[in-house]
Amino acid sequence: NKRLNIQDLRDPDRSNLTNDGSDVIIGLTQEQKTIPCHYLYDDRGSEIFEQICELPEYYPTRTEAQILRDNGSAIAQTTGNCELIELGSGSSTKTRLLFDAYQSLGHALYYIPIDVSAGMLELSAKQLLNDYPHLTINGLVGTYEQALQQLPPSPLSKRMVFFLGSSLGNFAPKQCQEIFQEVKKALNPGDYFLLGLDLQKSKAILEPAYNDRQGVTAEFNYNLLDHLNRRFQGNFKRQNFQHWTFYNTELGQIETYLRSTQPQTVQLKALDLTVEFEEGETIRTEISRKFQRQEMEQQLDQEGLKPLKTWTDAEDWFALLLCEV
Ligand code: AVI
Repeated sequence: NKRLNIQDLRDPDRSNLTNDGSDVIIGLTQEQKTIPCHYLYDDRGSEIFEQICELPEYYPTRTEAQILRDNGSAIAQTTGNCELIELGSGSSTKTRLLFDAYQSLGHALYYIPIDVSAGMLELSAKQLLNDYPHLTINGLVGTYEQALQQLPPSPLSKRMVFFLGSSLGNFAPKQCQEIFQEVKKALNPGDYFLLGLDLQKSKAILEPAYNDRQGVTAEFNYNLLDHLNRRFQGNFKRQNFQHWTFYNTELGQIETYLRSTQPQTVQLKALDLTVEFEEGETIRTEISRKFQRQEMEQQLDQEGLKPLKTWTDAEDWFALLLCEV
């Protein structure tokens, strides 16, 4: 199929962080144990995340989708025809709203989805090609960093990198700065960056979004242990851990943990790693930062990604920022 090309940037023979697990060793040997968030998104994790997006408590997906529906054509008109590059494309469901807008400009579509889940990327790419006859896809399987450093040459004179769903919030401030720098480096003057951000709001809305009644988010969290077991020959027992999440008002972030219900020893054979847990000890598995619009606009500006326009929903729950390099 000439319209589909998928390149796997994860190279098992080279010691890159995606595959060799050195980032897991670092995380699990720290005082506060932690695991890099991309391990939540194996093929199974990506499927569970899709279910999260449909939950009544999880407002970000549908709020952002509405902003895209309302303003997609304004975005497309501002940028004009450009190659579309998506960080963390997942199911590419919201991407369709952008495709619809760009398609109305009357040009062929060029799309580079970037994701760590090869299965999810391939499945969504095939569905998109079915539904958009004038679409060409060049998928990259890998982390944002890997992919941004290895973008294929563009068939168009302009590009737009987009990062939706407030996935930026899953990274600490310093990592966010690094992502902005990678994005900037991958783009040329006159190119665009579109960023979706979940905004600060009350605990009463935030906490249920990460602790839903059906337990789908808890399952997403437990799957991380299954993934580590599969990937690194581990023996985590999910029944020995509890899903625990809360909004840290001071830091403006949701923090999610797996809490050990008992003293236990876990081994990850492939990493030659033994980890001891005390009763009640936690692994921090995710942060989800909630942003302030002006603060973020300033930061982007400092990184050479100049904010052109920001769109929000009626309740100011979520923002979509369009920046120009
Ligand atoms: C992908 N990311 C923006 C989601 C979030 O809201 O932080 C991941 C998620 N974790 C639990 N629910 C959703």
